[in-house]
Amino acid sequence: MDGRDWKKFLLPYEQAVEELKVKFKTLRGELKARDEYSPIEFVTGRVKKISSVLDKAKRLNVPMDQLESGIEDIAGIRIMCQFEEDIVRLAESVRARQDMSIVYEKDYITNKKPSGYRSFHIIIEYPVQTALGMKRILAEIQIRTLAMNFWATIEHSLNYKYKEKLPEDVRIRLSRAAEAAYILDQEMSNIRGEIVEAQKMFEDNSNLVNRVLNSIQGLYFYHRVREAAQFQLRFNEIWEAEDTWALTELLNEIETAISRAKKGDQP
Ligand code: 0O2
Ligand code: 0O2
Repeated sequence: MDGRDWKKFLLPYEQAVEELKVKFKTLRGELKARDEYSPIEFVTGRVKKISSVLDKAKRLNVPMDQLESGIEDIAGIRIMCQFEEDIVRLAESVRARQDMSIVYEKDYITNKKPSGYRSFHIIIEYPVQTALGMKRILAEIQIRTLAMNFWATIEHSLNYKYKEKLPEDVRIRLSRAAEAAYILDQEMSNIRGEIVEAQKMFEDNSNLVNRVLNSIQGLYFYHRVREAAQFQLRFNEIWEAEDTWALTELLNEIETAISRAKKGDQP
């Protein structure tokens, strides 16, 4: 083995992992502070152990003097999302960033690995400001749902235990578990869709109520007191009955009454 100073070799990677973790955790915090939806659930990161770097170099036939370009995940961060849709959104926001550039992407969600592994990987080039000046390093961002992460974490530890020679029955069961994780993600996305729809309906309804009440106020402005009071009574009944269709009709009637009032026509 060469006499390289591994501690110094890993320094820029350690710095990159720390910075990238802070950046994506901050993104989550900022979105929350703005009352916006965050596609990020949590962020982890690690620098590959020297033994794992060497194992991988051997497996991929990377010469020792080309580790920096040949091993792309010496620095790795992992971003967990609740829903598959969040992964797409997050990948877009990574592409738009100016503090890192994308080398290439690996979509193991559309094309899952034979093991059942699913995740979206982005290999980036990231500039680290070191004491010796700027150094560009490669880093891997893995983006996955909580279900994908659950599966991959357990599969990774089993593979570690069995040194990649998993007994056939375990391999089959892991493959079934991957399918279950996939179905879980689909179910959660469907539920999410329904929640978003329900929220939208609630918002539409509350906008409608606002418009009706403001229009009734408008009638008072034109001194149509009796008409306004009648509309108010009808609104109270419809609101009790939670009848959105009738509320829309009522709004149309009030708006017609307002335009008549504007022209000075009698009710
Ligand atoms: P590998 O990749 O085989 O060399 P710590 O307590 O933080 O000092 P520890 O116990 O390694 O260290 O915890 P950590 O950082 O949570 O990492 C544990 C395992 O989680 C690692 O296995 C990785 O497989 C995985 N991991 C966590 N975050 C990431 C990430 O962002 N990217 C990748 N690729 N893996 C991650 P090993 O065997 O330690 O690491
Ligand atoms: P660790 O310990 O997590 O760092 P290859 O496809 O093997 O030629 P490479 O570079 O391994 O090339 O790329 P790939 O396949 O995109 O894998 C990069 C990382 O994705 C792996 O790093 C794992 O973290 C994760 N990964 C890929 N396939 C699987 C899988 O089947 N199961 C699990 N649990 N994780 C996977 P490392 O270095 O293999 O491991």
